Amino acid sequence: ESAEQQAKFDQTIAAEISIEPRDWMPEAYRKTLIRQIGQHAHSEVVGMLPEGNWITRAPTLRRKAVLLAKVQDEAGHALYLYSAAETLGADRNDMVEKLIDGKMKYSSIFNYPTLSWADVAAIGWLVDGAAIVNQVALCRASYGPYARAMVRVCKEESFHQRQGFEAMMALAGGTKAQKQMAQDSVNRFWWPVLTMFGPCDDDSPNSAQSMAWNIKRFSNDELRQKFVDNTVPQVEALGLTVPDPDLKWNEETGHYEFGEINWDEFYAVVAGQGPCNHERIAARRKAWEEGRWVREAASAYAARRQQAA
Ligand code: FAQ
Repeated sequence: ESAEQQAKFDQTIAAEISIEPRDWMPEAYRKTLIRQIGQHAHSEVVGMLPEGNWITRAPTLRRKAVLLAKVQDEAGHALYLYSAAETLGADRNDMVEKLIDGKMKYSSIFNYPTLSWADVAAIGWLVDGAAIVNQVALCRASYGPYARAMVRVCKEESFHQRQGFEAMMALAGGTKAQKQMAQDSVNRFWWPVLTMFGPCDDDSPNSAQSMAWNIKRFSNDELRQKFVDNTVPQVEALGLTVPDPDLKWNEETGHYEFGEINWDEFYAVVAGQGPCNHERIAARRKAWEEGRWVREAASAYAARRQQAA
């Protein structure tokens, strides 16, 4: 029976029909999806912190309203993603506890600090820009609930990316000090953003299987290249520069060539040694502990209503 189920699953994948929660799936497929979707959800939650740091200090009322909306969207994205993971049998409390115990990952990018207002602009423009390149591909991921969540997430992230670029444009076209602040932010965020796509293809242990299962549609390096090709002209349009002396346009391939990424730094940040890892996890732990009474009250209320019904 199991061989039959496996054959049906393989045919469904090959036919580009989505796998749904009711369908049989190999345990390893379920496990890798919980891993990836769970990390993705955690990234959205932890990703609220660097920008949240600037909500009280946004330079104008308009910027503050936009930033509040963006950060709220990220909370919403986390909810879609945790729900998608739940359709695979994952337990949300368990996932959150694994995050605060350092047993589940979240994107390395959110372990870098937001030192200036320009960093908020850079996150919208570059971090959301990178997230879109990755997530547009995931709209065609073979697991239905994940792919459908990505469609809505991408729409919202397009707005995030535009607002970031527009905020960056204001700074780049502003006073000398503002332009310098914008450049400083690009200098600090450029390389960490390139690592959002994951390790090089040769060092990516999950890629081959995830590609075979149509979870990933493009490799880490392919998406990274796409992001660089999209973004370098935007940096230039702003009158800013990319902090990479090896960056050059290759006429023949139609792609930008870029310098070597500092993989030692990437692995150190993923292992917990980035500038803000400790602070980020501490913030999530505090929120989890302080929210305990709300979760308990909501559960008690739900149980009472069920009893009454
Ligand atoms: N940081 O074998 P691979 C956002 C881990 S966007 C930390 O290549 P895979 C929006 C990887 O998990 C950011 N860890 O893995 C937003 C694996 O570890 P494991 C979130 C990383 O899964 C914007 C190991 O390295 N987006 O939040 C990173 O095939 C602004 C080996 O790597 C997503 O999560 C990294 N950068 O490919 C929010 C997208 N890269 O699990 C707020 C969905 C790799 O074996 C503000 N995820 N690792 O222990 C994916 O597309 C994939 O999981 C990849 C990695 C491409 C990230």
